[in-house]
Amino acid sequence: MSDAQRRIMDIEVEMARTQKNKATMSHLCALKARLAALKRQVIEQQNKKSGGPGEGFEVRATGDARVGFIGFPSVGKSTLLTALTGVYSEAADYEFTTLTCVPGVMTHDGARIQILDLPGIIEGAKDGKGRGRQVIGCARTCDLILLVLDATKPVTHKILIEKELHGFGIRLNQKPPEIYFKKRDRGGLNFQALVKQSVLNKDLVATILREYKITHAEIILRQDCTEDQLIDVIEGNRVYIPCLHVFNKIDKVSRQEMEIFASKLPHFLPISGALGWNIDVLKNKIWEYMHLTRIYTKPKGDMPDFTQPVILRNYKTSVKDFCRRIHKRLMDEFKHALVWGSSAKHFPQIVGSGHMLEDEDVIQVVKRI
Ligand SMILES: Nc1nc2c(ncn2[C@@H]2O[C@H](COP(=O)(O)OP(=O)(O)OP(=O)(O)O)[C@@H](O)[C@H]2O)c(=O)[nH]1
Ligand SMILES: [Mg+2]
Repeated sequence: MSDAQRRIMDIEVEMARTQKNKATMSHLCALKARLAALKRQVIEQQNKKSGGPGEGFEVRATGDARVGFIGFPSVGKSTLLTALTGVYSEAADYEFTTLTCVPGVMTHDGARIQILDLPGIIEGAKDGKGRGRQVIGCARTCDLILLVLDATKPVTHKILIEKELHGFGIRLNQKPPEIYFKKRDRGGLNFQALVKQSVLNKDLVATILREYKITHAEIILRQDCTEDQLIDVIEGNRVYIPCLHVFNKIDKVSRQEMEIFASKLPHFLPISGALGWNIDVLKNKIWEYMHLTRIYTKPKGDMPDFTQPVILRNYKTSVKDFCRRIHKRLMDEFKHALVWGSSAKHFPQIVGSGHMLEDEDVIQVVKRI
């Protein structure tokens, strides 16, 4: 165990025995910041040792978006890949059947979604156990994570996996915090809270920054933030990914047991990959959770092409984003666009590049001649 790992353990023990209240808040914030910095240090050390960050597997990104399966061994990930995409990935009742990343493609509403079956991970994966670091590295590149759980196993498995992903900077079902943070050379701490804060104030922010040896900075909180969110922003390198908890093998548990899970978990979907139960519902959920926007193009004087939408990954996407997706140079020639659909006030609406498009809009770009 390295020195940093020992210090992490000490801090975790100290945090566990410190009660959270107003008087201890400053101390806890300092500990949390120290912990985050040490964890980053450990990951960097491991990267150095293994000769690189171990970013995932060599799988070419294809399609419009990417979904990755994360779960303990033998929960049924490979069986599920076959159920969703028809691609064969070996499934067997021993652990670690899958040793590399197996890609498949699911087509839905005109979009091609790449689905990655990944090896199982175990506790301690982020610290280098099994192929965990590679698996989690790959998960960081996904637009949606399916946390696959075995309905016959304790629900604590979910917490363990989430902890692993969290330790690698993956934030599930969270939005990036609305915090502006900029280091400065001088001028001290310029702190502004645009919304009433339930936890943070200037002193606590200064305490956290002190752990990073930062005395000059500008911080604007645009939402009610926690100390963890602020630390995430200072650390950087966080990814915010939607996640669905898929409970597999429900053919093996009773309805009552299922209902207990359902009442406790918000992003929960029961399925049976082997028997094909709820697979269609899962496909719809995958689509819904990825917040993809379909835009149909309309050539001048022609009907829109409804068979091949252009898929944009962001829920809120502008005409400019659309043009960039089509061609690097399209924006240079852009004059205006004609838009039909729910984002338009009348049909067609003549819009500039800043106009925000909505799912299933139709667009015709008019170029400068
Ligand atoms: N009863 C039941 N068994 C299932 C279901 N899905 C998968 N299994 C079985 O569970 C075992 C493990 O399935 P896999 O698909 O290999 O699991 P995996 O998560 O890919 O496992 P690793 O690759 O080892 O991580 C196999 O024997 C499957 O037949 C299901 O929905 N119901
Ligand atoms: Mg497998």
